[in-house]
Amino acid sequence: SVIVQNIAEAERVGKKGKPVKDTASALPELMSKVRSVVGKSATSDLTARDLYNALAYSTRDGLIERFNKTHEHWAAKDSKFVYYLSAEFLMGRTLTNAVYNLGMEGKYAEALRSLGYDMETIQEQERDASLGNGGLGRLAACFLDSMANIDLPGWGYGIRYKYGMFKQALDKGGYQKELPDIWLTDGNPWEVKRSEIKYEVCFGGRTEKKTVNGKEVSVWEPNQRVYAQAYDNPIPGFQTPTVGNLRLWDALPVTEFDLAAFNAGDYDKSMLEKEKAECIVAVLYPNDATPEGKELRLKQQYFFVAASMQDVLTRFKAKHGSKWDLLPTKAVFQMNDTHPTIAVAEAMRLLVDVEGLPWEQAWSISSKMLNYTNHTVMPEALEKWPVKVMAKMLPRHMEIIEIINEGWIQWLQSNLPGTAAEKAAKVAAMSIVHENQWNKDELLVNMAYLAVVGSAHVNGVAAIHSDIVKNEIFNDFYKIFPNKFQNKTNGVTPRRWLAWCNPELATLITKTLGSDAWINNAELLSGLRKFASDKNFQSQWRAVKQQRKAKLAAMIKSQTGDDIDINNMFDIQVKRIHEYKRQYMNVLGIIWRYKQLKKMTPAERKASVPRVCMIGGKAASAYDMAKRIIRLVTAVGAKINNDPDTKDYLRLYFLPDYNVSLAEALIPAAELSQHISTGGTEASGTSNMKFQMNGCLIIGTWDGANIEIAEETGVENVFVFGVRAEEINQLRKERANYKTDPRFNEIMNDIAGGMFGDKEYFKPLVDSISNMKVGNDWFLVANDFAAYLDAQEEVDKVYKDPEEWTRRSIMYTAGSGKFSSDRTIREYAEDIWDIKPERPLA
Ligand code: TH1
Repeated sequence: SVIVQNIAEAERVGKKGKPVKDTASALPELMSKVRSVVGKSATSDLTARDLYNALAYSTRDGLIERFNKTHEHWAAKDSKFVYYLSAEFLMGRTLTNAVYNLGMEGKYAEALRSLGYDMETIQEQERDASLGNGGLGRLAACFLDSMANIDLPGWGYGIRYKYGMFKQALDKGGYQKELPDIWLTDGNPWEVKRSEIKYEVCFGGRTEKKTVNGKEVSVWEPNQRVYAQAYDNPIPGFQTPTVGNLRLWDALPVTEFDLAAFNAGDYDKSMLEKEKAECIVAVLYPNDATPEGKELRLKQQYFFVAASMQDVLTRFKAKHGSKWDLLPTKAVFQMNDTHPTIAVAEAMRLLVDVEGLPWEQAWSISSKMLNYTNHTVMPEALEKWPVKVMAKMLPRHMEIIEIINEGWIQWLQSNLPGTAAEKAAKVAAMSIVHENQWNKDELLVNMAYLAVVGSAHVNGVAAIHSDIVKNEIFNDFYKIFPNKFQNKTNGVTPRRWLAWCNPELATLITKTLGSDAWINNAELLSGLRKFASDKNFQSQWRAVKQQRKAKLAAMIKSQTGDDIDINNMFDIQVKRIHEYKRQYMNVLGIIWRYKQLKKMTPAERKASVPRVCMIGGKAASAYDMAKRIIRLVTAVGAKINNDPDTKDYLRLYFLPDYNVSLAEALIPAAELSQHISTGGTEASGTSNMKFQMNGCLIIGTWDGANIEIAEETGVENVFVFGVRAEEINQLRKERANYKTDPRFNEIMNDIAGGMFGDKEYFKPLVDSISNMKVGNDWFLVANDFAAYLDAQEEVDKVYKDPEEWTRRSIMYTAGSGKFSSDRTIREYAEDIWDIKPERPLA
């Protein structure tokens, strides 16, 4: 056969182990990996999985070569580094991104074709690396991409979770089922284990006052020790030789195996140490914005922070000995939300206890090199650890936090204006350690306050959010340190989220702009504006969208058996399920549309705008209300998709297991996407930026990054509705007197009356928004419902005019340049990190 002939040819040419440089070498290179890594001989039957492994290991060679060059270069220059500390990195798949970024796509594709496969089939063999919950984790991944892309010396630091974000399935009844994410079982070609790089991380025990060299010191006697073992994950830039790094830590026992216990017949005990260590990194907490106060989570946080900081300090010492004042000129840390903020105390412990620096000098160093990003205003997500828990798990850190807090309170006492009583009130409100407002007997450590006090810079993630950070959640701190607070509007990488996930659109853009320079300089996308009304260009633009809709329709067909008409509007809402994101309101809108269709004559229905609505997202395992929302989506979908009167005009699908790879298929196919959080609740949102880049129109509230997206796209091109952030406090107070729209009441009655079955299960959901009392409907679904339906009517109107719709679609992509994470990272580098790009020689 052709395949066997090609393989024979490959064998004959037989170049081994070299990164692919040209077409001629791609096939033999793959075959050499088939032998050395897959362990098959060339003539045996090769599966797609075998070729995935061969391709991955071949790509890995190229990555490692560049990785080494990059890091030799940065070491020689002694470049200042940023370390992005994050409990989450939602990387998704690596293969396509690496192959495209290295510019190897054509060569590999041709080699695969000659073996009877295409890139897409091979790429689907890879499991997502789902080491994150949602936007926060994916942002960290986009930031690493951009750092490498603009040659910025920097690493990510996190945890190599054995099980990432759970896999979501639906059971027969349409309820969410959670399954473990076993992403590592088939091996991970994208990581390099650094056996020689491991650090001890300690927990528990107690501290003891001792006199050392005439000084009284506190010595920590821990009762658990584990090793943190480094794994490096190379991160390639595009059209640059730079390959950055994500260093993830695995946990190992200090003593692998208790042979004596085993020999004595105590098998459980012989493995105990190993199991206790592995437990630390076993699983990502599946919780977006509502952390459960679990001790293990604090343990995870300290584990990766302690390992990362030791790693950085070890490298610094190897170069600069004990010239510690230089440290902030060589290393800067960005703390991704409160999860890594124990770093404030760990930096002090390492500098004072381990390196022997005086407290003041250590504080001056530490508070120059740490920075904190806040990602949410949800009060339940601002982590507060009970002093009891902290003191038990990290007794020395608790002491250090108390010393920091004492100094902070003293500083406040002597610098705050006002009477003694006013000062006392402020001090109480700003203390890092404070009472639990729900339980006066409990003291808490407020990790956000610790971070604000211990950082050089604090930022929010979109303009409106940074204003809320300054004027509400940290207002007292802002008044004292106005210059500490900044905004850094989020961004997403245009490589993964446009160029690689939507090659059809990318090709059209490149052809139209005359170059692919927009991939690295997204501001150039604005050049599309002048084609927005060009009829010929519009029809090419529409053809691309149709292609992507057809692809998605085929996927839905294979999952559900349903045929979907690609001339219907594709309306998508995908994100974590949360009351503040208001998937509920979307479903209520769909129910209303269904009821209208039912009343219409067949002729009227034919004149309506047919829609296929898709909702996807995971509910945190303990988030009961979110799980009920999922069930409502599946229940409503089951009814309307099977109603012969309406199924040609309206469908609703719940798309299970929303993750990075699914997003890459959905976003290019979307025509309308929904970003409908209550004003002032979504810090930024980042999928809104991905949809915008792919020419998808937005129906959204004046919230998070929607505002800046609307400004860049032209507010008149966006379907904006709903209450504004500055109104919500008042509206919440007036909740009891709010007169709900009759359409809203009707739908509530329908659900409560069992129109979609499961009425007992839906009761708490209905009650949560329909009982008119203060504190109910916290996210103001009732208040926004009428305005939402009006905005949806406007959507239909515009969709009936394909030229206007397409013009807008083009304006979205044209306005998306600002939302490249390259821009975000440049701003961090200039305004916070003080780091300059440094490109290695090719
Ligand atoms: C998200 C925010 O909700 C979202 O608006 C923002 O775009 C994104 O971060 C990136 O900035 C957050 N995710 C989490 C996850 C946890 C805790 C807090 C937040 S905020 C676990």
